[in-house]
Amino acid sequence: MDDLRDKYINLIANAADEATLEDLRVQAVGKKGEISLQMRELGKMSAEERQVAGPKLNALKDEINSALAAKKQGLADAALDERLRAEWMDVTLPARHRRVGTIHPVSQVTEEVTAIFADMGFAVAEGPQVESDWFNFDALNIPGHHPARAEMDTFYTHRAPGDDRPPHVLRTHTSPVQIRTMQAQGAPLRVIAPGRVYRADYDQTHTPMFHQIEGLAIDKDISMANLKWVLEEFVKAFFEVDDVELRFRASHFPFTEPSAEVDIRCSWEGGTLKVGEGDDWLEILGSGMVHPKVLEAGNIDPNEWQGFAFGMGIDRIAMLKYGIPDLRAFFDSDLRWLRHYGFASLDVPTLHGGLSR
Ligand code: 2U9
Repeated sequence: MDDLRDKYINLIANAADEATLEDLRVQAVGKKGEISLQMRELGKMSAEERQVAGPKLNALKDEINSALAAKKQGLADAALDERLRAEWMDVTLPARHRRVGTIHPVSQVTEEVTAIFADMGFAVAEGPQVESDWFNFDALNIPGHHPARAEMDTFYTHRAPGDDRPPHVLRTHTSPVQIRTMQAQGAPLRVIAPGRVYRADYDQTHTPMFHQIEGLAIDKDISMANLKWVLEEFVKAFFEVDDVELRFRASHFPFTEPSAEVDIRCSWEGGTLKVGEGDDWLEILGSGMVHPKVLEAGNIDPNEWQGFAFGMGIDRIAMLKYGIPDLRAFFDSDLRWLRHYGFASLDVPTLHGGLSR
């Protein structure tokens, strides 16, 4: 019995797989297995012999069954460990770049600008592209007779014959979004409004649809100093440079007072733009302190609150940052252009990951 025990315990310990283990089970404790045959011999024994051999055989059968079960579990654990080792993958690795189309520079730059202002506490606000003339003009201190209405080359919608109400317009700027946000949320407030705007104009630097991003911050004791810091931080992050110099030129917009156009120091050596050095100045945005009448239109008390606002063309800053020469090509849907200037679809711009990589 001891030989039998040693033989099977050894064979079980050395079994390489479940099939071998199953063969051993049949050989040892199966119906015609060695131990089963021994058990049949019990009948031929005397009562005394049987009393000794019976329990021993049963114990041996139990021991072999346990050894089989333990080995089976061990093999299963080892197989699982091997699978876990072999099938391991790093889900934090960047995705393989498959050509499933590209991200348009306008989308890329919108994401970049949004990431930068989000870091400074600005939320994104959106609104309709077809606006009432009140939200697009009156609320922004541009009354009916104001030359800015004519200057903006506005697209108007039709009214039914006999309907004397003023027609809706395709928004000429994203500013109505901030008016709506002021009315909905009140002060204090920090938002940016990116989106499509429309003006009837078409040449090398103008398309009838283009993209703007405007910002608005309203709080107590906000001044041009806060505006200057926010814009400096923005320009540094956006152009990915450590130092910039901004130049504020007095200007005029109906919705801000005082108003300033903002230039950045740059050079154009060899035809490529370098920001923060050189003797040239590049105009990139308009800004100012929100006009009291505009705060009132947003139901915010100008005696209690102030704010700064700014606006820039997304398409224009995309052309500058990525050296894209012709604005009109932005909206031609030319696949060769899109492949050349487009961005990898899974590289979402973040400040920690590097905006444009
Ligand atoms: C509210 C109050 C004030 C947004 C502003 C500009 C100056 C500006 C132009 C830049 C180039 C338009 O894209 S562009 O053609 N924008 O110069 N925008 S201040 O002022 C606001 C907006 C909303 C409630």
